[in-house]
Amino acid sequence: MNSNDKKRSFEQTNDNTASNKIPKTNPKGYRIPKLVRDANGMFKSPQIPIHEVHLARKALRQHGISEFLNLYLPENATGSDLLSVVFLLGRAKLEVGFDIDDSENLDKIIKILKSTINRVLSSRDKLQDINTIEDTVRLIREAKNIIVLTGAGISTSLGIPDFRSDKGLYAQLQELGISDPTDVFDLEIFQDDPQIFYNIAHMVLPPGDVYTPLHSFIKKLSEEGKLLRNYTQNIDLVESNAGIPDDKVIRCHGSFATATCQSCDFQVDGHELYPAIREKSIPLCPHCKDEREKDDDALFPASFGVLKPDIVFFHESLPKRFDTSIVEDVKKCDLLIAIGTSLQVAPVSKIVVQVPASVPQILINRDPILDCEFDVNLLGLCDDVAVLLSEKLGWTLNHEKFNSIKDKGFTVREDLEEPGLYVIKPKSNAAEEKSDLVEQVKQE
Ligand code: CNA
Repeated sequence: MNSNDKKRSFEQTNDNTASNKIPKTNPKGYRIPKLVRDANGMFKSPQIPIHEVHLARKALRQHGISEFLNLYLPENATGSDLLSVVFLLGRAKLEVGFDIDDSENLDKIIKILKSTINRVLSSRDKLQDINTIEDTVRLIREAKNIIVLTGAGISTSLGIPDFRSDKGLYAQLQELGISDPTDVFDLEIFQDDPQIFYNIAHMVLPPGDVYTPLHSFIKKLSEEGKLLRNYTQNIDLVESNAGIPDDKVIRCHGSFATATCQSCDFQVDGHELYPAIREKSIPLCPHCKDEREKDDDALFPASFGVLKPDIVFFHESLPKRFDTSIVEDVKKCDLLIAIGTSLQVAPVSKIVVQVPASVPQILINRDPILDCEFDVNLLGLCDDVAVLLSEKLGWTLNHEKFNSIKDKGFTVREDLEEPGLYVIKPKSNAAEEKSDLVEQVKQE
């Protein structure tokens, strides 16, 4: 059977029993773990070692689509098999709610597989000669135009939840019975019922005048003349608290700095909304308020005269400054550092493929990102990694926690199967973990 026949056969199959008996192995003999279904009936990715994901992505690039599918799929593959391959190619955050082994749904899974394959084929290849923390330090030393791409993870140490972590905002909203948490930040849903957003907006309000060691690290890059731009997805304005110059920061998803009336476009200072937001009530425009309150017959849309913080909701465009800066910045960039982001939200997630593939890319994040190829992955809490790198660069960060984090010291564990992957932890944690392990052994 040639590879085209094989591909056709999985597109046409409606046999949903055979694949259960066929071992799902790739050329290295790796067995794809069984798909996991959560309490809400969603299929989620099983835990797959990062090197297995990168192996599969490499195989796709090297062999091309047909040969890759031949190698990785059993004959008469079912929906489960196709979805397993989607997860193996790194779509760790994908959740699928429909019955994957119902032949009626096969087209949907094939579509997901095709888009996943396209994403892999359009992603960059890891640079083979950049692998170590020392390489990272050297690159920072030499760089003059660093793009720092940040997300919610850089503010979690201030108590602001991120979106997609286990204890993040999305998980908290699901516990409150909101099945699709992205609805809360959807413009059309806001216009239908602004209360949905205002019920939870207090959970992501900017903090007081505080910032993290990681924010100080970005400020230091700026002071050293190395920061081309900080593209932040954050809406919390903490970059300003840390003193990162405004012209160096692009707030890709807007911020709470201002708010705009949904009816007359009147703009107010965002702080004016904070008391209403804390009370979970809907802030109203001073010019439209009276008219709205006169509307006894409820003829106006629900969002008439409602003030909305100028944060970018789903279905809204990004600020113009993003579009104008990114085109020139990707041409100048000589190092990209992504920090505290899962890179799931486009178009910001596309910056890693807009920058020329030869420009080195470093990730600093608590969790690995499986659907991108970074040259060095520094996995740990970003404040720790910022202090570790600063120490190696001979820098002192202007932050009250700098010395205490530094003095604890770090354990750095290199992943022997995945070049360029390090897990970084404060030393005391590692000691605790070790004693936990000893405890476990004793109990056994
Ligand atoms: P996300 O999808 O929730 O991902 C956050 C990432 O940060 C995850 O991969 C975590 O592993 C990682 N992370 C969490 N804590 C740490 C830590 N201490 N050190 C290192 N890594 C950590 O969030 P993204 O930013 O990728 O998604 C973009 C959304 C999130 C944007 O639209 C934002 O507006 C939105 N958001 C912003 C804030 C904020 O402004 N602080 C808070 C919550 C959500």
